[in-house]
Amino acid sequence: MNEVRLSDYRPPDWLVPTVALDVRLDVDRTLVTSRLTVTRNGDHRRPLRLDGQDLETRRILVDGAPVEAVPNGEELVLAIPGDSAVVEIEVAIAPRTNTRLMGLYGSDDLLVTQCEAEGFRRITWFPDRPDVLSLYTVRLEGDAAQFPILLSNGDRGAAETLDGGRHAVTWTDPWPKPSYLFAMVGGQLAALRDEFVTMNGRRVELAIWTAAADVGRCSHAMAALKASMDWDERIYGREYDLDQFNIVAVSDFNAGAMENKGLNVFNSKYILADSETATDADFDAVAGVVAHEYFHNWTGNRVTCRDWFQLSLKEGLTVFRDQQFSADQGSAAVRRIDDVRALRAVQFPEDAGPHAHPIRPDHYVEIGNFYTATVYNKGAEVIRMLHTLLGRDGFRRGTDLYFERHDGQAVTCEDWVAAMEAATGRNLTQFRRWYDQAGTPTVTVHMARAGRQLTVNLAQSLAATPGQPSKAMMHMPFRLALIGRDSGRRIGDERLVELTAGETRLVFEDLDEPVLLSLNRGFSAPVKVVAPASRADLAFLAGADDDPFARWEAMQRLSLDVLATDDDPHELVDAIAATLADGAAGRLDPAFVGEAVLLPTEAFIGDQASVVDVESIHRRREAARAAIAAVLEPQWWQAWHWHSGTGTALNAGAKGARRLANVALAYLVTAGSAEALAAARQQYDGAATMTDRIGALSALINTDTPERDACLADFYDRFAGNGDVIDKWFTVQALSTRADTLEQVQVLLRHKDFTLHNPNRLRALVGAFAANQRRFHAADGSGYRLLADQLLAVDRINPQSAARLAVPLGRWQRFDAGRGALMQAQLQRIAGTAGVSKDVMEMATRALA
Ligand code: BAL
Ligand code: ZN
Repeated sequence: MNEVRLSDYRPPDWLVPTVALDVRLDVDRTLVTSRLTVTRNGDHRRPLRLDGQDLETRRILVDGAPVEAVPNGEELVLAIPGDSAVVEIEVAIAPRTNTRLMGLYGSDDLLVTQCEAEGFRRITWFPDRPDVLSLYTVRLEGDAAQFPILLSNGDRGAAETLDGGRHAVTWTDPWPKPSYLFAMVGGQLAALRDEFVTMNGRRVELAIWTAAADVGRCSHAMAALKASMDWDERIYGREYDLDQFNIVAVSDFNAGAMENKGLNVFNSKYILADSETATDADFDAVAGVVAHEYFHNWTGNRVTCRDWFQLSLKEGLTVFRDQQFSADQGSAAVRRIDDVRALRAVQFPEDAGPHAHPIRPDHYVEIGNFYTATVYNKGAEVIRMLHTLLGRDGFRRGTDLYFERHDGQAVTCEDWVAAMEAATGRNLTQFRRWYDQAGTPTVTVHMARAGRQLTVNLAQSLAATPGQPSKAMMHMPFRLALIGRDSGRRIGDERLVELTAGETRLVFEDLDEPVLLSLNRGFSAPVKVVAPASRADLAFLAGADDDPFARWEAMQRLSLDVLATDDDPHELVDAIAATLADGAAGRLDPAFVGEAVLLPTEAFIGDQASVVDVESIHRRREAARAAIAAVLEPQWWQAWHWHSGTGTALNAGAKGARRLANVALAYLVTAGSAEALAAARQQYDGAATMTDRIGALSALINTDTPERDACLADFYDRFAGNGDVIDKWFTVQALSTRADTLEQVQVLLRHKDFTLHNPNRLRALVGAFAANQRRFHAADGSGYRLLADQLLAVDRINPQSAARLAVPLGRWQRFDAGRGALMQAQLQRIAGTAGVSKDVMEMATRALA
C-alpha cells in the first residue's frame, strides 16, 4: 500500500489559474471537455502531472496541437516546453455505473457530483489537490426534458436553447477554488425559494432543490439556512459572497452533505423534515448540518486546506461553529451533553484503538478513511479549548486575523494557530501538541482537606497510541468549582485552570464546610477524569451541581459505578427519583431530566473496563433498568401523562417534553404492565410527530408482544416509499436487544427494500446492528461474520462505505480472548480477500497491526 506522508509535501509544480468545462450530460456516457490554463510554479523543468480515474481519454491538445500522451494508470504526464500553456482534454465518463458515488453519478433521476476529497479526477484529468485554486466557468448541456435544471457553482449565466430538445446553461464562479469544491447537478428538480439580504445589502437568491413532491419538507432547512447566514454575520462578521445559494438534496450520498461553493449537495436525510417523518433529533440534525455546510463558505472555501493532512483545519473549526450555532438556537446545556455523548461514543474508542490518529494525521493510504470523529469532533474540541483559553473576544480577533491573512489561500493548521497567537499575544507552543498527539488524556484528581484548607492535585497522563510510544504534556483549560456538601451551593467562583505540567496543585483557603469538586465543567477539555467519589457524593452532585454538564456527569458516574457491580441499584434509583422530582417541581427543564435519567449505553459501560464483558454489562444494565422502572413506576406514569401529547411545536420546551415522555414510556414498557403496552400502542397510533411514533415503537421493540408486531408492520406500510423513514424501520429492528435480532437482521438483508448501493440503507441496517453491543458481539462470532460478509459485498460497489464497516472489528483487543480471535479472523479474511480495495485494506491492516 502506498502511503502519503505529510513530510513529503511539496508545493504544486503547476498552477491552473482558470478552468473552462463543457459538459454534455448523459446517464451512460457524459462527455467532458476541459480547457485548463496552466502556469509553471517555481523554477523547475518538471512536466505537468494530472490525476484521473476511470476516464476514457478521447483527445488531448496542448496550445491547440494534438498530443499523443497515453495515461499511465491514474496519471497523465504532459511535457510543457514553456512556462504556461492551454491544455484541452476531452474525456467520456459513465455515471450510471459509478457506484462509488465519487465523481459524477446517478441518484434517482439526477446526475450529481461529489468531489471531496479526490473525486474531481473521476470527471476530468486535473492536478486534483486542494492547493491548486482555479476560477471555473462551467457550461452544462443536456436533454431539456431529462435535465431541465442544470446547476453548478457560482452565479448562473447565459442559458441556450439548442436543437433536438437540448439546452445549456453556463455558470461562472468568481472565487478561486480547489477542485474538491466543484459541483454540478442535472435533472428534474423543484425548488423551495427564498431570499436573504446580507449585512451590506447583497440580495441573495436561496433555493433548495428536491423532487417536486418533497418541496414542502424543505422549510425547516430553509429557515436554518437563513438563521445561519444571519448568525455568521453577527458572531463572526462573515458575509455571503455570491448572488445565489443553492442546495440540492439527493438520496444516495456517502456522507452527510458537501459544502461545494454556492452549490451544497446534501444527503436528503439532512434536508427533508416535517413532523410526520422527522424526529426532533432529525430536525436538529437538519439545522446543524445546513449550518455546518453554510459556515464552510468561509472556514473551508474562502480559506481552504493546503493538503488533506490539514482536514481538521476546516472540519474541526466548522463543527465548533455549528455547535455554537446550535447551542444558540435551543437548550445550550442539553446540546453540550449531546456533543459530549457523541464524542465519547465514537471518538474516545477511536482514540483508544488501532485506528487512533492525531487530529492532524501525518500519513494515510486513502484519505477517505480520515473523515473521522477524531478529525471532526475532537478537532472541534481543540478549537473549543482555544476559544476558552483566548476568551470570546480574543478568539474573534484571532478569526478576523486568520481571514484577513489567508482569504483566497490554501493553508495549514499552523497558519491557524499562528493567527490566534498573533491576534492575542498568547504563546500556544505547547497547545500545538493537540494537533500532533493521538489519544485521550486522563486527568487524575486527588484532594486533601486540612482544617479550613483544601489541596487539590491534578495529574495529567496520556497513554501510548499506535506509532506514538511516549507523549509530552498537553496544555488544556480545566474548569472546576467547589460545591458545599452542607449548603449544596457553589463556594466561590468557578476557576479556569490551565494544566500544562504533569501535576498541578491548587489550594483553597477558608472553607467553612465540607466540599465536593465539580470537575471539567462544561467539558472544558476532551479528557477522561478520574476522581474518587462515593456514591453518596455523586448522588449529591447529581442534585446540586450548578453546572449542567457536571450535574449530568455526576449521574453518569454514579450509574457507571453502580453498573460495574451486582449491587442493588438503590442509590441510582434514589438519584433518578430526585431528578424526576426536581423536574416535576419545575426546578429542572424536562429536556435535561430526559438526558439525566438515561443510563449510559452498554458500549460506554464497556469502554470503562479493561475487557468488555458483553453479557455482564447487558445483564446488569437490564436489571438496573428493571429496578428503576418498577420502583419509580408512578413517577414514570406521571411524567408520561404530563409530557406526552405535546403536539408538533419545535420549541425547546415541547422538544424537551417529548424527550422525557418517551424516556418515561420506555421505562413503563420495561416495567411490563398491560397498561404500559396499551399506552405505547395508544401513543403510536395517535402520534402527532415522528418523535412520538418512533418513541413508542422503540419502547416496544425489545418486547415479544402483539403490540410490537402490529406497530412495526404499520410503520412499514405507513411510510413505504419514503427512504429516510424506512431507514428508521430497519434501524429500530437492528438495535433490538431481543435474542432473535441477528436472525431478524439476516431476514432484513433479504428484504426488497434493502440495498448495498444506498449508503443510508447500509448504515441503517448493518451499521446499526454493529452498534448493538449485546447482539453484534454474539459469542459464536455470527455477528462478526455477518458484518464481514456485508463489508466484502459492498466493497465491490463502494469502497468508502465498506471501509467504515471495518471499524467495529478493529476493537478486537477490547474484548475477551474468544471474541477477539473471532474478530481478528474476520479481519484476516477481509485483508486476505483478492481484489479488496485500498480503502478496506488500510482499515483492516491497521486494525490487525
Ligand atoms: N467536507 C465534507 C463534508 C463536511 O464535512 O461538510
Ligand atoms: Zn465539514
